[in-house]
Amino acid sequence: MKIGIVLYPTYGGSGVMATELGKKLASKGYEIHFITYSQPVRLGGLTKNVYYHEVAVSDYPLFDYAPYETVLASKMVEVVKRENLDILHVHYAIPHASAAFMAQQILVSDNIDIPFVTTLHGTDITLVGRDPSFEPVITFCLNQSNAVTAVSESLKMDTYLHFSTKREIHVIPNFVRQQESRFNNLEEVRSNYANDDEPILCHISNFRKVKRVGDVLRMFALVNAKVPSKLLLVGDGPDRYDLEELCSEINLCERVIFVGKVRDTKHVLAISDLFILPSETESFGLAALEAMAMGVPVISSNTGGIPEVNIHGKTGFMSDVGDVDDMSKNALHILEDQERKKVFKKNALEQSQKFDVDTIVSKYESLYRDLI
Ligand code: GMT
Repeated sequence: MKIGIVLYPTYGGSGVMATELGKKLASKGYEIHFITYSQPVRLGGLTKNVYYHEVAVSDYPLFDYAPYETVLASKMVEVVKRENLDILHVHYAIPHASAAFMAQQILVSDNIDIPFVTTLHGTDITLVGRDPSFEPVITFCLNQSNAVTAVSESLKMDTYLHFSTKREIHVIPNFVRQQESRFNNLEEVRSNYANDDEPILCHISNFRKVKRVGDVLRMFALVNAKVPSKLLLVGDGPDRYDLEELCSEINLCERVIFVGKVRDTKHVLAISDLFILPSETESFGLAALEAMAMGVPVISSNTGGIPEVNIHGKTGFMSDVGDVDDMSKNALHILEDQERKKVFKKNALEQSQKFDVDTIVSKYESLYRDLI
């Protein structure tokens, strides 16, 4: 089967998922064609059965806004024809689903009939997509896609709530590759960041408002006051400068390390004791699942799809959005008892196995087969 995958190539969860899906399918012998505007961050080096087609939008003085969607649709048409693709799978509705619909219609005029799958990831429905300026196009594309998938039950419900569509939405959750290998010189790496008796808390995101990274700092201040700890903030984004300011306002500069963008986060997770995800909304929380797959318990908010991933009192704890007191109490509850921490770590790892790459990817494979 030859599959075209359209995605955002950046550090966001939707791009990571789409890239990992393509890599896994390629390893199973499918021919994968990534179509996007730059090399996906998780793609890595040369991979058998993987091809990359760049969408290059030229700058013309007439355009205040470059017509990416149009160029993407043309690229899809070109790649489908040249590579004889069997199916297109677009990740994130805006503008990938409408570009796919346009490509599909153009191909019909060439007597080529190709189905497309739209996978909803979250903000395309819960934040950006809800903006009335997008609504009619998203609703239309949801109805026109040959199949629609969502990464959690919660996102499926949000879609029905915000868009007037009755079409079937298949829930195919995000997945994670279990880590077989242990890492060398972990203790040495850890000692670069914290003393042996200092727990390491970690947060990974794109530092956007929706992630509430300020809450990570505020809950960390409460934890650190009781148990001296370190906080690793991984990623970058619009809130970075405000966070640096907040850090110095609450006198935490010595204890908080801004790590920056990291391509492969498992090394950071391997030295972390807790993962913190206090988001305002989160359709799934891939970063939390990746932490759990490294045996790191999760302190999170209880919003959106997070309860489908983080099990309260077992793999970590959940609190209401903004309740940093409760988050810090929960963090201390785990950190202050080594035996308890071990149980949470084990539970987190076990829970992550429910989202194993093989199980989940086979769901996409059968969906593709049904459509073709
Ligand atoms: O979290 C983000 O802001 C990035 C965003 C994306 O589209 O890349 O993530 C969304 O998709 C991820 C992969 O399916 C989910 O794990 C995230 O929960 C979801 N983000 C939100 O809903 C805020």
